[in-house]
Amino acid sequence: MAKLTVPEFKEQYKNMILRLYAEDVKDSDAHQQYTALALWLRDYYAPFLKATRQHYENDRVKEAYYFAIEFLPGRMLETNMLNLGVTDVVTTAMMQMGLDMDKVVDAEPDPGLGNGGLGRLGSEFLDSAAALHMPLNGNGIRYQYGLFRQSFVNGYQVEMPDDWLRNGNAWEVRKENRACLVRFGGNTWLAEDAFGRLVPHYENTTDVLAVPYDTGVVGYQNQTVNTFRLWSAELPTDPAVTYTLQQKEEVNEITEILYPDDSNYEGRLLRLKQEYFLVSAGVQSIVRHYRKHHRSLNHMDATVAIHINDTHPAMAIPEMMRILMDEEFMSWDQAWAITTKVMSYTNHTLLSESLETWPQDMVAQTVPRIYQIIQEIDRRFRELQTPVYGADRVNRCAPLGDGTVRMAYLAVIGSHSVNGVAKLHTELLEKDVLKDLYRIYPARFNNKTNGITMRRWLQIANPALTHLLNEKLNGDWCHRPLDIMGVQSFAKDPTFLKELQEVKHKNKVALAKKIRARENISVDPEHAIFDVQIKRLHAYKRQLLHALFIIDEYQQIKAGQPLSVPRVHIFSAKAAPSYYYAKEIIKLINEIANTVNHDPAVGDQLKVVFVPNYGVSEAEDMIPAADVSEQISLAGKEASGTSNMKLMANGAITLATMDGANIEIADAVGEDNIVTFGMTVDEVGAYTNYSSQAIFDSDKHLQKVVNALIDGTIPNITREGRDIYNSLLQYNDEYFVLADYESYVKAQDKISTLYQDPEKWYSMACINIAKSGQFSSDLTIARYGDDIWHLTRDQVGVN
Ligand code: CRA
Repeated sequence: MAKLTVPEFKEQYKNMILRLYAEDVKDSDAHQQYTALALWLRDYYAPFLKATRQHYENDRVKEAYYFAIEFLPGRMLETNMLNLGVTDVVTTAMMQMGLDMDKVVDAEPDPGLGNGGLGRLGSEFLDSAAALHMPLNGNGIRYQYGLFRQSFVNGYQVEMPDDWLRNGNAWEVRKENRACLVRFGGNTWLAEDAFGRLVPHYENTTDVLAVPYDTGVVGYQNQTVNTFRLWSAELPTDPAVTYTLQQKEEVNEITEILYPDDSNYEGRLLRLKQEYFLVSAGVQSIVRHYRKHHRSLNHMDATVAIHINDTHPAMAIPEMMRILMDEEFMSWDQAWAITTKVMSYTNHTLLSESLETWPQDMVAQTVPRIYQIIQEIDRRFRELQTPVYGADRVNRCAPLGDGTVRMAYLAVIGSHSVNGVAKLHTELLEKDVLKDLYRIYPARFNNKTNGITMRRWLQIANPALTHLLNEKLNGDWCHRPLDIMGVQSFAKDPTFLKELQEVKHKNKVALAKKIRARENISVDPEHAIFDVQIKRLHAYKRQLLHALFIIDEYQQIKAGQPLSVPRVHIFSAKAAPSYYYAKEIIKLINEIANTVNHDPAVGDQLKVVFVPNYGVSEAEDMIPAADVSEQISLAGKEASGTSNMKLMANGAITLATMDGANIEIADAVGEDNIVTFGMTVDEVGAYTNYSSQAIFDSDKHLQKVVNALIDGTIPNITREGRDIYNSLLQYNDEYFVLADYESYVKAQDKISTLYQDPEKWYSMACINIAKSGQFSSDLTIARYGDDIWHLTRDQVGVN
């Protein structure tokens, strides 16, 4: 393809604006400019999308489908420009036309189709797979409203609907010709057909039309464009049927809104419908596509892999069985052999409250045929395994138990691979959460530590650091993430360390400017440590530990002892609307901010900023400017974490407990380049007689800090302060905040000491950047492709 020139682009872009809006570029607004550019990019990659599809089909390439109820793609304009290699031409042309590229970028809505790490991981995997020319497709739900927009009123979280589709979505293509019917409810029974085959009959079902919307996933400068498919629920178009208003609402509701709960399993009927809607539409469309090129489904596993991302899409297993048996007339054994070879499953959590279980009668009523098949999976599992492993163990881990469908067990039993998302997490799955099934199927279990895409977190979010790395490493690291290791040789080079410091400074200045403009808070990028904790708000992640430390610093300043280094504590987090305690923590932090930021005795020594509406775009602003990355969950609770990797790649120093992927980060950078603290998993496990009261009673300093929750030191938290105080003392501090407090304070002191020696600090930052390459999602997804799905791909540059 001939290289695009600036005049050519300008010509085409002006035409696009004319065609779309019948206007001149100079009269268009930012949203129109954005839409025109997105549509221009879509046209630009359309031939690649077509060629990629044709290659997969004509060459019978094995394709994997990543089923997930959440995705967080982030804005796509800049990544698509980068991946298509047109950033320079486009930005130059836009500038020449007098357009403000920052405004154009900001006009794109950031699709919030997920809650947190799990959803973002799915999108990073799609990006990486395309970069490796790996046939991986996304399959999810096109929620009309994404995760709520968060703002604060009097320090309280307020949730507003996220109407992200209001101005249309330039990237998607509606494919009504690929729609499928998904059946809910009614009655079902088996009866012989004219050939003597047992086939299911249905009556009184509610049928829903699943319409796919496809978006291209552009590979990094390699002409691969994969497909990310989101399904929307609509009324079937049968002219013979008329629907009541209520029926219309029931159907539309299915894909109307994302459940805003991540760590708590949400057991509502509508959520169950969403799950079945996603898997039924997804599996049907895969089978239909496969059918176009194959006479039978007997060897489907040779060219199709379906990945179940957490348990939400686990009904893909009985759905596949249904299609193979009821529609393809396979025997159970034949269908089961294919299904288990096609399916694989990732577990993302260790928290018991997020392990999904559905009441059996709810499943039986909502998806009766699927329930029958789950019953049969359960019956056969018990029959086969009880003689070998005994009734007790088998009862404990069968798909049906306690009147519920246990989704994680169903997922393990119906898949050939089960993985955790960090070494410790996989170990704990094997030893604890899934131990009975591990005993039965040890070979299925494997670890795939999460990863991140350097394209978004370095190349897009941190151009200054990217520029520096390119200078030192000739840009190869963009294709071969492990090559970032090369900067390690500059870890003792004072000139380089100065340059690195300048990069960080520049990013801190940029963030300070945004904080000033948006939150009306002045922070000092010159002297202060930017100490960042950005992630969902959850008690196990212990934002409270960080908040108590700020109170401690505040009290120190008020007692006349200045901080050795000024601090800016930056939080960003959404709390599930129904998670009362998490919302109280938000209020607490906002009131601490209010008190500290307005106290003249404090000045620039201490600032607290709670950035509202945390999402991918907000993370892109904050991560490049972070000095300290707070990863302080109670050991054994965070499956992996991924902001830890993003922050490290941007040269932040991790302040960490030995939890999730923090352990692997510590291994990679070495103990001199990370600051760790707190109890280990084994210590937490061995702590059988924990008494938070005893710790409190024996520590005067801690008493003063904790009492600030109830003694008026922080105003306006009468109720919240008391509740949080009680959670720590009366309810014995479930997440061991007080037990780890002293060790956390020491770790924070160490941070302050290290920061005062810039050469030491930036040398640590340099090592962190250097070692971040191993956490590239390019490498992670290559492992999924090799070990689990058996896909072909380009080499990830590993020399
Ligand atoms: N909340 C884990 O808690 C992990 C991500 C991605 C989570 C994180 O530690 O990094 O998944 N789990 O693997 C989850 O959503 C339902 O479980 C998360 O995002």
